Amino acid sequence: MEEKWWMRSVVYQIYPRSFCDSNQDGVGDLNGIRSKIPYLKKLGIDVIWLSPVYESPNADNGYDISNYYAISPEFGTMEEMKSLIRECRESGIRIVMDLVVNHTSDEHAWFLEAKKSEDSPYRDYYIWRKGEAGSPPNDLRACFGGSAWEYSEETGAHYLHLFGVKQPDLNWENDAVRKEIWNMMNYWIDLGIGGFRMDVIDLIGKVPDQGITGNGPMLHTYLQEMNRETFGTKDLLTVGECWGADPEKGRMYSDPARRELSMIFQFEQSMLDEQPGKEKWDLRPLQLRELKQVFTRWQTEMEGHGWNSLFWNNHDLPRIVSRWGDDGVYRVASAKMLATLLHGMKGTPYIYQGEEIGMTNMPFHSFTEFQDIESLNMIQERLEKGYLPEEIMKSLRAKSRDNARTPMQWNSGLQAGFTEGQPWCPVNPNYREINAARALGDQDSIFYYYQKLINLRKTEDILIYGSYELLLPEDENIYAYMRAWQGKKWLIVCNFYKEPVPFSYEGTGRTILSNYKENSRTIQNLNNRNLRPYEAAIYELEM
Ligand code: TEU
Ligand code: CA
Repeated sequence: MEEKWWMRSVVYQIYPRSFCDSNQDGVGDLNGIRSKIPYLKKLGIDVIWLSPVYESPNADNGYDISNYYAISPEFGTMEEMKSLIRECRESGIRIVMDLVVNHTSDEHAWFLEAKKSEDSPYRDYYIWRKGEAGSPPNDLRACFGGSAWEYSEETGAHYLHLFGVKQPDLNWENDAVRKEIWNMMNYWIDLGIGGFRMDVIDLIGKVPDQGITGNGPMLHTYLQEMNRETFGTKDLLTVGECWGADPEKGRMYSDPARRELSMIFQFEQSMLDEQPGKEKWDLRPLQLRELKQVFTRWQTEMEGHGWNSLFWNNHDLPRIVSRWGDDGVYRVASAKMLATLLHGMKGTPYIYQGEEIGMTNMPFHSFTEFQDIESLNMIQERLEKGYLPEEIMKSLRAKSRDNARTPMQWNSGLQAGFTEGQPWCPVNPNYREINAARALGDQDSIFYYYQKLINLRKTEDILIYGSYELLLPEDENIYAYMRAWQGKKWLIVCNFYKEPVPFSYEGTGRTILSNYKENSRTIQNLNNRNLRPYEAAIYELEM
Protein backbone atom coordinates (compact mmCIF):
# COMPACT_ATOMS: atom_id res chain seq x y z
CA MET A 1 0.00 0.00 0.00
CA GLU A 2 1.12 3.52 -0.76
CA GLU A 3 2.55 5.23 2.33
CA LYS A 4 0.31 7.82 3.96
CA TRP A 5 1.20 10.12 6.83
CA TRP A 6 -1.37 8.47 9.10
CA MET A 7 0.38 5.11 8.82
CA ARG A 8 3.25 6.48 10.87
CA SER A 9 1.07 8.51 13.22
CA VAL A 10 -0.10 7.93 16.74
CA VAL A 11 -3.50 9.34 17.67
CA TYR A 12 -4.41 10.67 21.12
CA GLN A 13 -8.08 10.79 22.00
CA ILE A 14 -9.31 13.69 24.11
CA TYR A 15 -12.63 13.54 25.90
CA PRO A 16 -12.91 17.31 26.33
CA ARG A 17 -15.27 17.33 29.29
CA SER A 18 -12.67 15.48 31.38
CA PHE A 19 -9.35 16.69 30.03
CA CYS A 20 -8.53 20.13 31.46
CA ASP A 21 -10.72 22.92 32.79
CA SER A 22 -9.37 26.43 32.13
CA ASN A 23 -12.12 28.54 33.70
CA GLN A 24 -12.92 26.63 36.87
CA ASP A 25 -16.51 25.72 36.06
CA GLY A 26 -15.68 22.06 36.54
CA VAL A 27 -15.95 21.14 32.84
CA GLY A 28 -12.92 20.64 30.62
CA ASP A 29 -12.75 23.01 27.65
CA LEU A 30 -10.89 24.07 24.51
CA ASN A 31 -8.59 26.49 26.29
CA GLY A 32 -7.72 23.70 28.69
CA ILE A 33 -6.67 21.57 25.74
CA ARG A 34 -4.65 24.45 24.30
CA SER A 35 -2.73 24.73 27.56
CA LYS A 36 -1.72 21.06 27.27
CA ILE A 37 -0.31 21.12 23.75
CA PRO A 38 3.27 21.08 25.13
CA TYR A 39 2.41 17.96 27.15
CA LEU A 40 1.06 16.21 24.05
CA LYS A 41 4.02 17.34 22.03
CA LYS A 42 6.32 15.89 24.63
CA LEU A 43 4.50 12.56 24.46
CA GLY A 44 5.08 12.69 20.71
CA ILE A 45 1.61 12.13 19.29
CA ASP A 46 0.73 13.46 15.82
CA VAL A 47 -3.05 13.57 15.88
CA ILE A 48 -5.77 14.46 18.37
CA TRP A 49 -9.14 12.77 18.01
CA LEU A 50 -11.41 15.26 19.70
CA SER A 51 -14.63 13.80 21.06
CA PRO A 52 -17.61 16.07 20.25
CA VAL A 53 -17.38 19.75 21.20
CA TYR A 54 -20.42 20.88 19.22
CA GLU A 55 -23.54 22.43 20.67
CA SER A 56 -25.45 19.72 22.50
CA PRO A 57 -27.96 19.23 25.31
CA ASN A 58 -25.63 16.47 26.54
CA ALA A 59 -28.06 13.60 26.82
CA ASP A 60 -25.05 11.50 25.74
CA ASN A 61 -22.19 13.89 26.54
CA GLY A 62 -22.05 15.55 23.15
CA TYR A 63 -22.88 12.50 21.01
CA ASP A 64 -26.26 14.19 20.58
CA ILE A 65 -25.55 17.28 18.50
CA SER A 66 -28.00 20.16 18.18
CA ASN A 67 -25.82 22.32 15.91
CA TYR A 68 -22.88 21.01 13.86
CA TYR A 69 -21.66 24.53 13.12
CA ALA A 70 -21.41 25.77 16.70
CA ILE A 71 -19.14 25.00 19.64
CA SER A 72 -20.90 24.21 22.89
CA PRO A 73 -20.52 27.30 25.12
CA GLU A 74 -19.25 25.15 28.00
CA PHE A 75 -16.28 24.16 25.81
CA GLY A 76 -15.59 27.63 24.37
CA THR A 77 -16.12 29.53 21.14
CA MET A 78 -15.53 28.96 17.43
CA GLU A 79 -12.64 31.44 17.66
CA GLU A 80 -11.03 29.27 20.33
CA MET A 81 -11.63 26.21 18.19
CA LYS A 82 -9.81 27.89 15.30
CA SER A 83 -6.96 28.83 17.62
CA LEU A 84 -6.74 25.25 18.84
CA ILE A 85 -6.53 23.97 15.27
CA ARG A 86 -3.86 26.54 14.39
CA GLU A 87 -1.75 26.07 17.53
CA CYS A 88 -1.83 22.31 17.14
CA ARG A 89 -0.75 22.62 13.50
CA GLU A 90 2.17 24.77 14.61
CA SER A 91 3.18 21.93 16.92
CA GLY A 92 2.77 19.35 14.16
CA ILE A 93 -0.48 17.98 15.57
CA ARG A 94 -3.62 17.58 13.48
CA ILE A 95 -7.13 17.58 14.85
CA VAL A 96 -9.54 14.85 13.87
CA MET A 97 -13.12 15.85 14.59
CA ASP A 98 -15.77 13.46 15.82
CA LEU A 99 -18.43 13.17 13.15
CA VAL A 100 -21.72 12.08 14.69
CA VAL A 101 -24.13 11.79 11.78
CA ASN A 102 -26.02 8.57 12.36
CA HIS A 103 -28.29 10.68 14.54
CA THR A 104 -28.72 14.23 15.82
CA SER A 105 -30.08 15.58 19.06
CA ASP A 106 -33.87 15.84 19.28
CA GLU A 107 -33.11 19.53 19.92
CA HIS A 108 -31.51 19.97 16.51
CA ALA A 109 -33.47 22.51 14.41
CA TRP A 110 -34.14 19.79 11.79
CA PHE A 111 -35.85 17.54 14.30
CA LEU A 112 -37.77 20.34 16.00
CA GLU A 113 -39.25 21.13 12.58
CA ALA A 114 -39.65 17.52 11.48
CA LYS A 115 -41.71 16.46 14.45
CA LYS A 116 -44.24 19.30 14.05
CA SER A 117 -46.03 17.99 10.99
CA GLU A 118 -45.96 15.39 8.27
CA ASP A 119 -45.70 18.20 5.75
CA SER A 120 -42.57 19.74 7.22
CA PRO A 121 -39.76 19.98 4.66
CA TYR A 122 -37.59 18.35 7.33
CA ARG A 123 -39.97 15.44 7.99
CA ASP A 124 -37.97 13.01 5.86
CA TYR A 125 -34.70 13.98 7.52
CA TYR A 126 -35.69 11.39 10.12
CA ILE A 127 -37.30 7.97 10.09
CA TRP A 128 -41.00 7.91 10.96
CA ARG A 129 -43.40 4.98 11.06
CA LYS A 130 -46.95 4.48 12.19
CA GLY A 131 -47.52 1.32 14.20
CA GLU A 132 -50.83 -0.45 14.80
CA ALA A 133 -52.89 1.36 17.46
CA GLY A 134 -50.01 3.53 18.57
CA SER A 135 -47.64 0.64 19.28
CA PRO A 136 -44.08 0.57 17.84
CA PRO A 137 -43.85 -0.61 14.21
CA ASN A 138 -41.55 -3.49 15.15
CA ASP A 139 -39.48 -4.82 18.05
CA LEU A 140 -36.15 -3.22 17.13
CA ARG A 141 -34.15 -2.44 20.29
CA ALA A 142 -32.07 0.66 21.06
CA CYS A 143 -28.41 0.28 22.09
CA PHE A 144 -29.13 2.06 25.36
CA GLY A 145 -32.07 -0.23 26.16
CA GLY A 146 -35.77 -0.22 25.38
CA SER A 147 -37.52 0.06 22.04
CA ALA A 148 -35.74 1.85 19.20
CA TRP A 149 -39.05 3.58 18.38
CA GLU A 150 -40.34 6.57 20.31
CA TYR A 151 -43.88 7.83 20.01
CA SER A 152 -44.26 11.49 19.09
CA GLU A 153 -47.54 13.10 20.11
CA GLU A 154 -47.71 15.86 17.49
CA THR A 155 -48.20 13.57 14.54
CA GLY A 156 -49.07 10.31 16.26
CA ALA A 157 -46.08 8.53 14.72
CA HIS A 158 -42.91 6.85 15.99
CA TYR A 159 -39.40 7.97 15.13
CA LEU A 160 -36.36 5.70 15.09
CA HIS A 161 -33.55 6.12 17.62
CA LEU A 162 -30.89 3.40 17.72
CA PHE A 163 -29.40 5.10 20.80
CA GLY A 164 -31.19 7.29 23.36
CA VAL A 165 -34.68 8.76 22.86
CA LYS A 166 -32.99 12.15 22.53
CA GLN A 167 -30.89 10.84 19.60
CA PRO A 168 -33.24 10.46 16.60
CA ASP A 169 -31.66 8.67 13.62
CA LEU A 170 -31.13 10.62 10.44
CA ASN A 171 -32.65 9.25 7.26
CA TRP A 172 -29.66 8.65 5.01
CA GLU A 173 -31.89 7.58 2.14
CA ASN A 174 -32.88 11.21 1.79
CA ASP A 175 -30.56 13.00 -0.69
CA ALA A 176 -31.09 16.29 1.13
CA VAL A 177 -29.75 14.81 4.39
CA ARG A 178 -26.59 13.56 2.72
CA LYS A 179 -26.09 16.93 1.07
CA GLU A 180 -26.40 18.70 4.41
CA ILE A 181 -23.79 16.37 5.84
CA TRP A 182 -21.35 16.85 2.94
CA ASN A 183 -21.70 20.64 3.31
CA MET A 184 -21.05 20.43 7.01
CA MET A 185 -18.01 18.19 6.54
CA ASN A 186 -16.62 20.59 3.94
CA TYR A 187 -17.09 23.47 6.34
CA TRP A 188 -14.86 21.70 8.88
CA ILE A 189 -12.36 20.61 6.26
CA ASP A 190 -12.01 24.25 5.22
CA LEU A 191 -11.21 25.16 8.82
CA GLY A 192 -8.07 23.07 8.44
CA ILE A 193 -8.84 19.95 10.44
CA GLY A 194 -6.89 16.72 9.92
CA GLY A 195 -9.82 14.40 9.40
CA PHE A 196 -12.89 12.73 10.88
CA ARG A 197 -13.62 9.94 13.31
CA MET A 198 -17.01 8.67 12.25
CA ASP A 199 -19.33 7.67 15.04
CA VAL A 200 -21.22 4.37 14.49
CA ILE A 201 -20.83 4.86 10.77
CA ASP A 202 -21.68 1.22 10.11
CA LEU A 203 -25.32 2.01 10.96
CA ILE A 204 -26.05 4.60 8.26
CA GLY A 205 -27.23 2.01 5.74
CA LYS A 206 -29.93 0.64 8.05
CA VAL A 207 -33.21 -0.82 6.82
CA PRO A 208 -35.27 -0.63 10.00
CA ASP A 209 -38.35 -2.31 8.52
CA GLN A 210 -36.31 -5.42 7.88
CA GLY A 211 -34.56 -5.19 11.23
CA ILE A 212 -31.24 -4.36 9.52
CA THR A 213 -29.14 -1.87 11.50
CA GLY A 214 -25.41 -2.47 10.94
CA ASN A 215 -23.80 -3.09 7.52
CA GLY A 216 -26.92 -2.27 5.53
CA PRO A 217 -27.02 -2.61 1.74
CA MET A 218 -26.33 1.07 0.98
CA LEU A 219 -23.55 1.60 3.54
CA HIS A 220 -20.60 1.50 1.18
CA THR A 221 -22.40 3.41 -1.55
CA TYR A 222 -22.91 6.26 0.92
CA LEU A 223 -19.28 6.14 2.05
CA GLN A 224 -18.05 6.30 -1.53
CA GLU A 225 -20.32 9.24 -2.16
CA MET A 226 -19.03 10.91 1.01
CA ASN A 227 -15.46 10.37 -0.16
CA ARG A 228 -16.23 11.94 -3.57
CA GLU A 229 -18.18 14.87 -2.15
CA THR A 230 -15.89 15.79 0.73
CA PHE A 231 -12.40 14.56 1.60
CA GLY A 232 -11.58 12.41 -1.44
CA THR A 233 -9.04 14.81 -2.89
CA LYS A 234 -7.68 15.92 0.50
CA ASP A 235 -4.99 14.18 2.47
CA LEU A 236 -7.02 13.49 5.62
CA LEU A 237 -7.28 10.74 8.21
CA THR A 238 -10.75 9.22 8.17
CA VAL A 239 -11.63 6.44 10.56
CA GLY A 240 -14.91 4.61 10.86
CA GLU A 241 -16.18 3.30 14.17
CA CYS A 242 -17.55 -0.14 13.32
CA TRP A 243 -18.70 -2.47 16.08
CA GLY A 244 -19.89 -5.20 13.76
CA ALA A 245 -16.94 -5.66 11.42
CA ASP A 246 -14.81 -8.65 10.54
CA PRO A 247 -11.59 -8.32 8.50
CA GLU A 248 -13.47 -8.80 5.24
CA LYS A 249 -15.70 -5.85 6.07
CA GLY A 250 -12.64 -3.99 7.33
CA ARG A 251 -11.14 -4.22 3.85
CA MET A 252 -14.32 -2.88 2.31
CA TYR A 253 -14.03 0.31 4.35
CA SER A 254 -10.30 0.79 4.06
CA ASP A 255 -8.96 -0.76 0.86
CA PRO A 256 -7.56 2.34 -0.90
CA ALA A 257 -8.84 1.02 -4.24
CA ARG A 258 -12.43 1.36 -2.99
CA ARG A 259 -12.07 5.04 -2.10
CA GLU A 260 -13.87 5.04 1.22
CA LEU A 261 -11.99 5.60 4.50
CA SER A 262 -8.36 5.57 5.64
CA MET A 263 -8.93 2.98 8.34
CA ILE A 264 -11.38 1.12 10.48
CA PHE A 265 -11.83 1.17 14.27
CA GLN A 266 -13.26 -2.20 15.16
CA PHE A 267 -14.04 -3.90 18.45
CA GLU A 268 -13.71 -7.63 18.00
CA GLN A 269 -11.02 -7.81 20.71
CA SER A 270 -13.06 -5.67 23.10
CA MET A 271 -15.89 -8.13 23.26
CA LEU A 272 -13.83 -11.14 24.33
CA ASP A 273 -14.64 -10.77 28.01
CA GLU A 274 -18.37 -10.89 27.58
CA GLN A 275 -20.60 -13.90 27.07
CA PRO A 276 -21.16 -14.43 23.36
CA GLY A 277 -24.56 -13.31 22.14
CA LYS A 278 -25.32 -11.54 25.40
CA GLU A 279 -24.77 -8.00 26.59
CA LYS A 280 -21.51 -6.29 27.49
CA TRP A 281 -22.55 -6.53 31.14
CA ASP A 282 -22.53 -10.33 31.07
CA LEU A 283 -18.95 -10.92 32.04
CA ARG A 284 -16.55 -13.78 31.51
CA PRO A 285 -12.75 -13.93 31.90
CA LEU A 286 -10.55 -13.11 28.92
CA GLN A 287 -8.90 -16.10 27.25
CA LEU A 288 -5.50 -15.01 25.99
CA ARG A 289 -5.68 -17.57 23.18
CA GLU A 290 -8.80 -15.92 21.83
CA LEU A 291 -7.20 -12.50 22.00
CA LYS A 292 -4.31 -13.84 19.93
CA GLN A 293 -6.68 -15.35 17.39
CA VAL A 294 -8.58 -12.12 16.95
CA PHE A 295 -5.56 -9.82 16.70
CA THR A 296 -3.78 -12.25 14.41
CA ARG A 297 -6.72 -12.56 12.05
CA TRP A 298 -6.88 -8.78 11.71
CA GLN A 299 -3.12 -8.44 11.33
CA THR A 300 -2.91 -10.99 8.56
CA GLU A 301 -6.20 -10.54 6.71
CA MET A 302 -5.96 -6.77 6.34
CA GLU A 303 -2.42 -7.04 5.00
CA GLY A 304 -2.04 -5.03 1.82
CA HIS A 305 -5.77 -4.35 1.45
CA GLY A 306 -6.72 -2.06 4.27
CA TRP A 307 -5.64 -0.42 7.47
CA ASN A 308 -6.64 -1.05 11.07
CA SER A 309 -6.58 1.01 14.26
CA LEU A 310 -4.79 -0.35 17.32
CA PHE A 311 -6.40 0.53 20.63
CA TRP A 312 -7.22 -0.78 24.08
CA ASN A 313 -9.20 2.18 25.32
CA ASN A 314 -11.63 4.88 24.41
CA HIS A 315 -14.32 6.86 26.18
CA ASP A 316 -16.72 3.88 25.99
CA LEU A 317 -14.40 1.20 27.35
CA PRO A 318 -13.07 0.43 30.83
CA ARG A 319 -9.44 1.27 31.58
CA ILE A 320 -7.22 -1.44 30.12
CA VAL A 321 -4.84 -1.70 33.07
CA SER A 322 -7.79 -2.56 35.32
CA ARG A 323 -9.38 -4.74 32.69
CA TRP A 324 -6.63 -7.00 31.34
CA GLY A 325 -3.60 -5.86 33.32
CA ASP A 326 -3.14 -5.47 37.07
CA ASP A 327 -4.07 -2.14 38.62
CA GLY A 328 -2.45 -3.17 41.93
CA VAL A 329 1.21 -4.14 42.50
CA TYR A 330 1.98 -4.57 38.81
CA ARG A 331 0.18 -1.51 37.51
CA VAL A 332 3.25 0.03 35.90
CA ALA A 333 4.67 -3.22 34.53
CA SER A 334 1.34 -4.40 33.14
CA ALA A 335 0.46 -1.04 31.59
CA LYS A 336 3.78 -1.10 29.75
CA MET A 337 3.27 -4.72 28.72
CA LEU A 338 -0.13 -3.93 27.21
CA ALA A 339 1.35 -0.93 25.41
CA THR A 340 4.18 -3.04 23.98
CA LEU A 341 1.81 -5.69 22.70
CA LEU A 342 -0.35 -3.17 20.88
CA HIS A 343 2.26 -0.72 19.60
CA GLY A 344 4.37 -3.53 18.17
CA MET A 345 1.63 -4.39 15.69
CA LYS A 346 0.72 -3.01 12.28
CA GLY A 347 -1.87 -0.22 12.16
CA THR A 348 -2.37 3.22 13.64
CA PRO A 349 -2.19 3.25 17.46
CA TYR A 350 -4.69 5.26 19.49
CA ILE A 351 -4.02 6.36 23.06
CA TYR A 352 -6.96 7.45 25.20
CA GLN A 353 -6.26 10.31 27.61
CA GLY A 354 -4.78 9.03 30.88
CA GLU A 355 -3.73 5.68 29.39
CA GLU A 356 -0.20 7.07 29.08
CA ILE A 357 -0.02 7.47 32.86
CA GLY A 358 -1.78 4.19 33.63
CA MET A 359 -5.08 5.58 34.89
CA THR A 360 -7.39 2.94 36.33
CA ASN A 361 -11.08 2.19 36.64
CA MET A 362 -13.04 4.08 39.28
CA PRO A 363 -13.85 2.34 42.57
CA PHE A 364 -17.62 2.87 42.36
CA HIS A 365 -19.67 2.01 45.45
CA SER A 366 -23.21 3.10 44.76
CA PHE A 367 -25.63 3.45 41.84
CA THR A 368 -25.90 7.18 42.53
CA GLU A 369 -22.31 7.67 41.35
CA PHE A 370 -23.10 6.80 37.72
CA GLN A 371 -23.86 9.50 35.18
CA ASP A 372 -23.68 7.80 31.80
CA ILE A 373 -26.98 7.21 30.03
CA GLU A 374 -26.02 3.63 29.13
CA SER A 375 -25.24 2.74 32.76
CA LEU A 376 -28.32 4.51 34.13
CA ASN A 377 -30.63 2.74 31.69
CA MET A 378 -29.02 -0.61 32.42
CA ILE A 379 -29.41 -0.21 36.20
CA GLN A 380 -33.10 0.48 35.79
CA GLU A 381 -33.65 -2.29 33.28
CA ARG A 382 -31.81 -4.95 35.28
CA LEU A 383 -33.41 -3.95 38.60
CA GLU A 384 -36.80 -4.34 36.94
CA LYS A 385 -35.79 -7.75 35.62
CA GLY A 386 -34.88 -8.82 39.15
CA TYR A 387 -31.08 -8.86 38.98
CA LEU A 388 -29.39 -8.52 42.38
CA PRO A 389 -27.92 -5.07 43.04
CA GLU A 390 -24.49 -6.57 43.73
CA GLU A 391 -24.53 -8.39 40.38
CA ILE A 392 -25.40 -5.13 38.63
CA MET A 393 -22.68 -3.33 40.54
CA LYS A 394 -20.13 -5.93 39.52
CA SER A 395 -20.94 -5.39 35.84
CA LEU A 396 -20.82 -1.62 36.21
CA ARG A 397 -17.48 -1.64 37.99
CA ALA A 398 -16.07 -3.75 35.21
CA LYS A 399 -17.71 -2.11 32.22
CA SER A 400 -19.43 1.21 32.90
CA ARG A 401 -18.34 3.90 30.48
CA ASP A 402 -18.01 6.22 33.48
CA ASN A 403 -14.75 4.41 34.31
CA ALA A 404 -13.01 6.09 31.41
CA ARG A 405 -14.62 9.49 31.92
CA THR A 406 -13.21 10.57 35.29
CA PRO A 407 -11.06 13.72 35.06
CA MET A 408 -7.53 13.51 33.73
CA GLN A 409 -5.11 13.32 36.66
CA TRP A 410 -2.58 16.09 36.12
CA ASN A 411 -1.00 16.41 39.56
CA SER A 412 -1.41 15.61 43.24
CA GLY A 413 -3.09 18.94 44.04
CA LEU A 414 -6.74 19.76 44.52
CA GLN A 415 -9.00 17.83 42.09
CA ALA A 416 -5.89 16.33 40.51
CA GLY A 417 -5.15 19.66 38.83
CA PHE A 418 -8.11 19.15 36.48
CA THR A 419 -10.07 22.12 37.85
CA GLU A 420 -10.04 24.52 40.75
CA GLY A 421 -13.82 24.30 40.82
CA GLN A 422 -16.15 21.39 41.44
CA PRO A 423 -15.53 18.77 38.72
CA TRP A 424 -18.59 17.56 36.78
CA CYS A 425 -17.54 14.01 37.65
CA PRO A 426 -15.50 12.97 40.70
CA VAL A 427 -11.75 12.50 40.39
CA ASN A 428 -10.42 8.99 40.94
CA PRO A 429 -9.16 8.89 44.56
CA ASN A 430 -5.83 7.41 43.42
CA TYR A 431 -4.75 10.71 41.82
CA ARG A 432 -2.05 11.42 44.43
CA GLU A 433 -0.19 8.36 43.26
CA ILE A 434 -1.22 8.35 39.60
CA ASN A 435 -0.79 11.70 37.87
CA ALA A 436 1.01 13.29 34.96
CA ALA A 437 3.34 15.49 37.05
CA ARG A 438 4.67 12.45 38.83
CA ALA A 439 5.04 10.53 35.58
CA LEU A 440 6.98 13.39 34.02
CA GLY A 441 9.39 13.39 36.97
CA ASP A 442 10.16 9.67 36.70
CA GLN A 443 12.29 8.41 33.82
CA ASP A 444 10.83 4.90 34.30
CA SER A 445 7.24 6.03 34.10
CA ILE A 446 4.57 4.66 31.78
CA PHE A 447 4.57 8.08 30.09
CA TYR A 448 8.17 7.81 28.95
CA TYR A 449 7.61 4.23 27.86
CA TYR A 450 4.80 5.38 25.57
CA GLN A 451 7.07 8.18 24.37
CA LYS A 452 9.63 5.55 23.34
CA LEU A 453 7.04 3.42 21.58
CA ILE A 454 5.76 6.45 19.68
CA ASN A 455 9.26 7.39 18.71
CA LEU A 456 9.96 3.88 17.41
CA ARG A 457 7.01 4.19 15.08
CA LYS A 458 8.48 7.37 13.64
CA THR A 459 11.86 5.85 12.98
CA GLU A 460 11.36 2.13 12.31
CA ASP A 461 9.88 1.02 9.01
CA ILE A 462 9.50 -2.49 10.34
CA LEU A 463 6.65 -1.30 12.57
CA ILE A 464 4.84 0.24 9.62
CA TYR A 465 5.44 -2.32 6.92
CA GLY A 466 6.75 -5.47 8.59
CA SER A 467 4.88 -8.75 8.24
CA TYR A 468 3.33 -10.30 11.33
CA GLU A 469 3.58 -13.86 12.52
CA LEU A 470 2.10 -15.27 15.71
CA LEU A 471 4.29 -17.56 17.83
CA LEU A 472 3.07 -19.97 20.53
CA PRO A 473 -0.61 -19.78 19.56
CA GLU A 474 -1.65 -22.20 22.31
CA ASP A 475 0.30 -20.65 25.20
CA GLU A 476 -2.09 -19.35 27.85
CA ASN A 477 0.26 -16.82 29.42
CA ILE A 478 2.57 -15.48 26.74
CA TYR A 479 1.70 -13.44 23.69
CA ALA A 480 4.69 -13.53 21.32
CA TYR A 481 4.88 -12.50 17.69
CA MET A 482 7.43 -11.69 15.02
CA ARG A 483 7.61 -8.72 12.71
CA ALA A 484 9.90 -8.96 9.69
CA TRP A 485 10.93 -6.40 7.10
CA GLN A 486 13.82 -6.23 4.65
CA GLY A 487 16.04 -8.72 6.41
CA LYS A 488 15.27 -7.40 9.87
CA LYS A 489 13.33 -9.38 12.47
CA TRP A 490 11.73 -8.15 15.66
CA LEU A 491 10.46 -10.49 18.31
CA ILE A 492 7.81 -9.04 20.61
CA VAL A 493 7.25 -11.04 23.79
CA CYS A 494 4.66 -10.28 26.46
CA ASN A 495 3.93 -12.13 29.66
CA PHE A 496 0.23 -11.59 30.28
CA TYR A 497 0.46 -13.15 33.72
CA LYS A 498 1.27 -12.05 37.26
CA GLU A 499 3.73 -14.91 37.85
CA PRO A 500 7.02 -15.74 36.14
CA VAL A 501 6.60 -18.04 33.14
CA PRO A 502 9.18 -19.94 31.12
CA PHE A 503 9.90 -18.77 27.59
CA SER A 504 12.34 -20.01 25.03
CA TYR A 505 13.38 -18.95 21.56
CA GLU A 506 16.41 -20.42 19.76
CA GLY A 507 18.50 -17.37 19.21
CA THR A 508 19.89 -14.13 20.50
CA GLY A 509 18.62 -10.62 20.16
CA ARG A 510 19.39 -7.01 20.99
CA THR A 511 16.91 -5.36 23.32
CA ILE A 512 15.05 -2.53 21.61
CA LEU A 513 12.72 -1.86 24.53
CA SER A 514 11.70 -3.62 27.72
CA ASN A 515 9.58 -2.85 30.76
CA TYR A 516 12.15 -4.45 33.07
CA LYS A 517 15.61 -3.06 33.46
CA GLU A 518 17.78 -5.49 31.55
CA ASN A 519 21.22 -6.38 32.78
CA SER A 520 23.97 -4.35 31.20
CA ARG A 521 24.58 -6.68 28.20
CA THR A 522 22.24 -5.63 25.47
CA ILE A 523 22.48 -8.89 23.55
CA GLN A 524 20.17 -11.41 25.19
CA ASN A 525 20.18 -15.16 24.89
CA LEU A 526 16.52 -15.88 24.36
CA ASN A 527 16.84 -19.57 25.04
CA ASN A 528 15.41 -21.02 28.28
CA ARG A 529 14.44 -17.88 30.08
CA ASN A 530 11.91 -16.92 32.65
CA LEU A 531 9.69 -13.98 31.88
CA ARG A 532 9.02 -11.98 35.02
CA PRO A 533 5.47 -10.89 35.96
CA TYR A 534 4.02 -8.90 33.05
CA GLU A 535 7.45 -8.71 31.44
CA ALA A 536 7.43 -7.39 27.89
CA ALA A 537 10.21 -6.77 25.43
CA ILE A 538 11.00 -6.06 21.83
CA TYR A 539 14.14 -7.82 20.56
CA GLU A 540 15.90 -7.37 17.29
CA LEU A 541 17.07 -10.84 16.39
CA GLU A 542 20.67 -11.47 15.44
CA MET A 543 20.68 -13.16 12.06
O1 TEU B 1 -20.54 4.40 20.36
C1 TEU B 1 -21.16 3.38 19.65
C2 TEU B 1 -21.72 2.31 20.40
O2 TEU B 1 -22.25 1.38 19.81
C3 TEU B 1 -21.68 2.39 21.87
O3 TEU B 1 -22.91 2.80 22.33
C4 TEU B 1 -21.31 1.11 22.46
O4 TEU B 1 -22.23 0.11 22.18
C5 TEU B 1 -21.22 1.27 23.92
O5 TEU B 1 -20.52 2.43 24.21
C6 TEU B 1 -20.50 0.12 24.53
O6 TEU B 1 -20.39 0.41 25.86
C7 TEU B 1 -20.54 5.67 19.84
C8 TEU B 1 -19.85 6.62 20.78
O7 TEU B 1 -18.50 6.26 20.91
C9 TEU B 1 -20.58 6.61 22.09
O8 TEU B 1 -19.95 7.39 23.07
C10 TEU B 1 -21.97 7.14 21.82
O9 TEU B 1 -22.73 7.05 22.99
C11 TEU B 1 -22.67 6.36 20.71
O10 TEU B 1 -21.85 6.14 19.59
C12 TEU B 1 -23.86 7.13 20.22
O11 TEU B 1 -23.44 8.26 19.52
CA1 CA C 1 -14.42 24.94 31.80
